[in-house]
Amino acid sequence: MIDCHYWPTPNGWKVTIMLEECGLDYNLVPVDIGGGDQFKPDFLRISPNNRMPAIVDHAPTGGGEAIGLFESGAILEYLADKTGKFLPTLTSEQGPERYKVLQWVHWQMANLGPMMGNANHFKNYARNITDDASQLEYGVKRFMGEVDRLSGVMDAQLSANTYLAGEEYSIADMATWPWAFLLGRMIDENVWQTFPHLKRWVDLVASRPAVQTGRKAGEDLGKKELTDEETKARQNMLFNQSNDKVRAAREEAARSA
Ligand SMILES: N[C@@H](CCC(=O)N[C@@H](CS)C(=O)NCC(=O)O)C(=O)O
Repeated sequence: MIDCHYWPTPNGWKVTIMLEECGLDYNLVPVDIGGGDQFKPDFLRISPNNRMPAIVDHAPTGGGEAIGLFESGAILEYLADKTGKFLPTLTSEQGPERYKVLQWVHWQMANLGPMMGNANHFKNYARNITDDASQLEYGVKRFMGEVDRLSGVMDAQLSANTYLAGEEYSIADMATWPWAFLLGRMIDENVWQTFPHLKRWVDLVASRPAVQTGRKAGEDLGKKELTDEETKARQNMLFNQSNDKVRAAREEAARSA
């Protein structure tokens, strides 16, 4: 059994989609990131970066003790190696293809995820934190520009390939789709006219039953009605983190290890 420490967000969906695709048994462990669960000692011991998703595999391949992992890209790679699915093995005839998949997984982790996350922050949340219009304007321009550029990178790749890393569906698609399908919502629905190959792929991946089930996992978790005060407190906690603020939680996690 695999514990999936999770909240319904794009980075969380990557993992539930992969678990569904592989038909693995899993148990959702909610990490309410607006309520501060990511700072709890038990969670920090698995995910020292105080971010979800994370997993604990109680029955790792080859036996031995349970293994805990954080970072969605590493989790996808681990589950692919565990099941032999969605990532060519090094020893297979398609060995070198493995790196074509991994380069797109790393591309997503280092580019699309952080840039879309920051664009979303400046478009939708930063105005609750600062009144300085020039800061907001610069943040939106910088990160929306990157999102536009990265959409073009995907569109070009998908104009020549069925899936991101070639002709096979892989963990690169599972890492990227949960962010990419939100582009219409983030920019506007006309974006698909600019990037038609990206739209073809978004629809193709969305048609997979495991993607639909993984995307819906724990969907009620984030639906609680909040007062304005509660929303403010959650945003203040999420968007004002520093070493000083998380050090105490980290030390507590180390003490109780
Ligand atoms: N690179 C990480 C990013 C994870 C991440 O940013 N998770 C967010 C939710 S999508 C989170 O846990 N935020 C909690 C916080 O900001 O304290 C991954 O892909 O696993």
